[in-house]
Amino acid sequence: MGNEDIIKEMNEAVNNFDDELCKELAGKSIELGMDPIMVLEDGFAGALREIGESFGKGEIFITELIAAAQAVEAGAEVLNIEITRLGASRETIGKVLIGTVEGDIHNIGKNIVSTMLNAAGFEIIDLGVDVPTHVFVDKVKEHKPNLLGLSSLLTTTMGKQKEIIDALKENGLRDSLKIIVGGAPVSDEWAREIGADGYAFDASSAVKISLELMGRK
Ligand code: B12
Repeated sequence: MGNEDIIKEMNEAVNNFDDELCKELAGKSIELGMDPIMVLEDGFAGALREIGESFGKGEIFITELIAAAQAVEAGAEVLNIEITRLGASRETIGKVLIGTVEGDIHNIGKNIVSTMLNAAGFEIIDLGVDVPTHVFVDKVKEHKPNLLGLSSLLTTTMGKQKEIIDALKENGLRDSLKIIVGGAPVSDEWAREIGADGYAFDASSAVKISLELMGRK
């Protein structure tokens, strides 16, 4: 089976909500020496975004969206191990605290960003999903990260990113770290408006901007 065929099969497996096949194909792509980051993006994330669009247009049900997300998670888990393995020997660049804001339970994109930052040499402290603002503040105090990553996939929860930055300011913590924001509705313009240091459209650019903010490259 050629590399392109595998990607196509992955797209189909996501569309058929086939967790086992997603896992199997992810394993096969690793055996073939394909770039796990490319596979994650083209094989799985792209297919899920398309399904999200159909959901947005009311063409499919939420149950189908959940099933597709689970299939992607199954495949991503296998690829994440390989991405981490490939980046394992790098030096530590800094500590990243990351989480999805309160009211939002989307975590697939955040997990990919975490995995890739980890592979690039960052230590990751992942607070999970639906994280209240005060928890972000407490954890910044506790862990003193170099970088804070805030994920929001919903327009209704984007405002929490601003709330967190404001709360850090009030607690005198804002200048102790760099802040990056991301998620489907988030933009460069929004990042600037709320006083974040950076925005990234996907995990590769999240790594790029994080390295830049740490004074690397
Ligand atoms: C999968 C999915 C779900 C899954 C989530 C499963 C999970 N474990 O995460 C489930 C089914 C649970 C779900 C639920 C809901 N969802 Co939903 N979901 C999606 C979907 C299809 C894909 C998201 C995803 O995983 N994409 C793949 C990953 C790889 O991409 P990503 O998340 O964008 O992440 C990348 C970048 O954004 C960036 N990034 C992400 N985070 C961060 C953080 C930092 C710091 C940085 C730098 C970068 C970064 O890098 C990532 C990697 O490339 C999107 C559609 C879309 N276009 O985003 C809708 C979508 C986000 N969901 C939507 C909605 C409405 C909902 C629900 C309200 C539905 C409902 N009626 O109940 C609930 C909300 C639940 C809640 N309270 O959070 C809407 C949001 C509309 C809006 N503008 O607000 C969308 C856009 C679908 C749509 N078109 O209507 N959803």
